[in-house]
Amino acid sequence: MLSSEQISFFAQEGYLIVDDLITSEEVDYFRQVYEDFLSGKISTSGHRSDLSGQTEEGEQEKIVQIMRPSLLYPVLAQSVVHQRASAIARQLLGSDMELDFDMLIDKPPHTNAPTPWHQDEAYWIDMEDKRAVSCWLALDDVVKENGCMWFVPRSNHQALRSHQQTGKGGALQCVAEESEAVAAEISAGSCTFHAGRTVHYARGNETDRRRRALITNFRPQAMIAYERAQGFDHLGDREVRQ
Ligand SMILES: O=C(O)CCC(=O)C(=O)O
Repeated sequence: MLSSEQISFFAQEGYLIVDDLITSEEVDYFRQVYEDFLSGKISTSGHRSDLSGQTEEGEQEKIVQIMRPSLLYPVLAQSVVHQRASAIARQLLGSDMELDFDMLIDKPPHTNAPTPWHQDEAYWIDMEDKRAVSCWLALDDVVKENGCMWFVPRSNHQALRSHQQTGKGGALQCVAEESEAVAAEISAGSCTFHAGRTVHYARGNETDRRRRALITNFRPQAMIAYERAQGFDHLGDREVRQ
């Protein structure tokens, strides 16, 4: 559970590092499940794409994104990551926070494809209640060179920036600089939390090491119902929606 200092830090800065969300034995379990997704042992049809927007259908992705893995492998929805991240999301933003979607983002060695600067809100339909938080769990030790997360402190209090799509249906991008941001270098099993408005990015993986992340996103139960009523389920094409 978080301290009041951690809760205040997140409210002010728009991000938070939480060490050791899971143990190294638990990391091993999630790495195994991850490989089952990547190898196709668990079918990912319609859920898998290249976030970099740089490759053709059938080519090896530079950034593998698998959306909503817990729909494809339902036990994940009850996993220790989902449970612990959800408890923290409630501490940060209120007791009505529920899992909206999860995703896997894998940057294979030497793919050198950055995740562009963006605010997650740009991907989503406009909602009356904008409370939202993502937990980005590292399944490998992450440093700048293999693609740790970077956050622009206090950008959660700023306006939504203008976003453009990159590549062929790839990630959305806004303008920001590393010089205004902080890098969150963390160990496998640790995680970061960021708000839906927080500007963030990750460099490409320039190393021969892995960079696997499991992300869970939470928002008010009433807003999830609103999204689904509009037909918005975080599957399908990436596009600028705001
Ligand atoms: O894993 C990455 O490279 C980017 C993740 C991200 O942008 C997010 O979780 O909102």
